[in-house]
Amino acid sequence: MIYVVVVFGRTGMGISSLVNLIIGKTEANVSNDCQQCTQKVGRYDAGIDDTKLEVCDIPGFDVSKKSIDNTVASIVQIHKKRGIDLLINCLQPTHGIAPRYYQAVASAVGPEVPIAAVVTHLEREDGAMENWWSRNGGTLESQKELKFVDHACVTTGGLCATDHGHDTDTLRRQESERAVRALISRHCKEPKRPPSS
Ligand SMILES: Nc1nc2c(ncn2[C@@H]2O[C@H](COP(=O)(O)OP(=O)(O)OP(=O)(O)O)[C@@H](O)[C@H]2O)c(=O)[nH]1
Ligand SMILES: [Mg+2]
Repeated sequence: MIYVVVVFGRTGMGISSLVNLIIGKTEANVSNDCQQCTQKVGRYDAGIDDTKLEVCDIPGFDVSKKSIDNTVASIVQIHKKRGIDLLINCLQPTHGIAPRYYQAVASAVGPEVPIAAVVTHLEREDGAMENWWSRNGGTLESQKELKFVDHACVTTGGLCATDHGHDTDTLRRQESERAVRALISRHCKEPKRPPSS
């Protein structure tokens, strides 16, 4: 039994980086360029303890109707063929939160598929990365009408910085890997979701 996890979001927000964090390898292409890097759906096998996963890297949404239609169609196709167990909306704390992309996906797959939020780029958060959600999670729900079943606050960023002798970025990245894998484990339990009809 293979659970299907689909990561989506606005282009450039760190979708492919998050996929790599989940699978524990650098297999999805990541780019710093202004052009969209991921052009087609990437599928990666992964495991968390005894749970087998297929993790899908989705081309990011941009503002054009064509991009929205194509991205939603890719997600619907995965759901029809293999049944999506968990959707992860990859968000950036200051400018990656786009309710219309969330709504487009939510209305296409229906309420039976859970959508979780993973907020990236939190390596410079003061104190615990989870503090971001304590300050902002309520606003996402009340003002932006984003209803997530669960969330994780992470960084998928570089490993180079050191802070007073502690490799803070490495620690935060390890913490992020644990948080996002725990999130997936909570939602990928029996029974596996069947392909949608
Ligand atoms: N500092 C920091 N940089 C990040 C983080 N996540 C991603 N990045 C950087 O953001 C840039 C874009 O990351 P990608 O993973 O390619 O983003 P994407 O959403 O897949 O982008 P497209 O495929 O182009 O739509 C890269 O330079 C990443 O290294 C993070 O948590 N912190
Ligand atoms: Mg990408």
